[in-house]
Amino acid sequence: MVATSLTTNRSEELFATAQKLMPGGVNSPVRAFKSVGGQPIVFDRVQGSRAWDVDGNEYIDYVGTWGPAICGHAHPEVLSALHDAIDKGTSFGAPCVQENILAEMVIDAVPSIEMVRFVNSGTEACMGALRLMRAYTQRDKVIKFQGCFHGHGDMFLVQAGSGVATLGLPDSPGVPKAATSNTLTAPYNDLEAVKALFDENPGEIAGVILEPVVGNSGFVPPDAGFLEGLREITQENGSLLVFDEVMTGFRISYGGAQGKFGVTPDLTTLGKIIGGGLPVGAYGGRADIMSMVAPAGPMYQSGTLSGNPLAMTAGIKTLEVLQKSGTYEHLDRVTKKLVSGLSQIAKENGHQFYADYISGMFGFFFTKGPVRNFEDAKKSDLNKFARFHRGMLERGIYLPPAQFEGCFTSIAHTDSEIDTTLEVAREVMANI
Ligand code: KE4
Repeated sequence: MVATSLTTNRSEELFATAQKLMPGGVNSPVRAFKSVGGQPIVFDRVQGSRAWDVDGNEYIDYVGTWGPAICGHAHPEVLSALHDAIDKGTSFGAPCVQENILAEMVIDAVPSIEMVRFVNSGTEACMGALRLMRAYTQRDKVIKFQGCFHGHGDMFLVQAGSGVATLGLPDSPGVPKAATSNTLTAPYNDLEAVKALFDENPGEIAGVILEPVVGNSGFVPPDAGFLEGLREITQENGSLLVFDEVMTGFRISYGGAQGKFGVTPDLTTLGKIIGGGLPVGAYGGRADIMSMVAPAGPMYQSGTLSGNPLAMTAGIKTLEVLQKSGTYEHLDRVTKKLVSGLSQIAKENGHQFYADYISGMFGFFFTKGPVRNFEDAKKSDLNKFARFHRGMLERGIYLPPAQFEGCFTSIAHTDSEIDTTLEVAREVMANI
């Protein structure tokens, strides 16, 4: 194993205390380093592509707070807008002008969205979209894909990706059978399996929800024709197609995965980037469907902090920064350089390795690939992943502490940081 120069005494002290105060010492399981060993690093501050921990160690960060930090952490324009907004108060519980501005920006950008409802997290967004699918179609059954994650709502905790997969958990206790009895699952990228489910459940399926590019089995892009096929099948069966773009929205392209692939779902969920690092989610879609949401219609869904002025402000500024020319070209260029560099280095060192990317989202597996679904992702050598993760961390590169997660670049990641990352990877790959 590679030698360590990383001192993390303060992190360890804080985590020891945290474990007595919070379950597992964290407020979200994926932060816990359970599958890669060692202990979580406690962060002190973040800036651009960098993070600093409480022991003063500096990292090049490829987690980006799990997706929101596409402009780099603590972007000066976002911070300055937030400073101005905070002087007017932190929450209104009443309409604010920022909601209109962000809603217009989202509607202009995302092809499927004609009307939007803001909420406080991706989980909430997916729960709202699910209720709406059912309310609109007056059907109960829903198809999701193995290894896709749509937050921790009861009915989505079936063969879910992300932390559920990382921790190897069965479907969660506390979720009543009744809550998941209408959740049907299929392997990702398998249109025949989806058709079979429609054949077995005629007239009963409200819709299909998926990550149009998967980030929660690791990075798994859709096969050519998969999204188009789902669009056709759902249309033929009077069901709705829902893209969970919590991770991919404004990342795969400014119009999300649907903008890139030219397939327009009926509903879309968003989160992460549209909150610029503050807690936000949203669901939106066709106006006739969205008009069912209360108070316009009968489907109830609410939120004390929904449309919060600070979160809206951070979202608006983040999208404004993303609109500048060259943003997505930069993401594509640096991510491509990183992913092809990693693949080359892995090959030179004789590792079975499969990596892919789109725009500022990427992933890699220690298996020969191709990785088209969660079953393929599970073939990755998880012990080798853990050793690679540790070696990179000890040399100042912060990757998601789990195989079944996507990795992210930002517009703040420079060519020289990619070069540094590759130099470090060369050293680590030689020693695992
Ligand atoms: P949140 O409730 O965590 O805001 O969003 C849930 C969610 C929904 N849909 C997709 C496609 C998502 O990726 C997520 C959340 N992603 C995880 C990372 N895999 C967030 C990190 C965490 O759970 O702490």
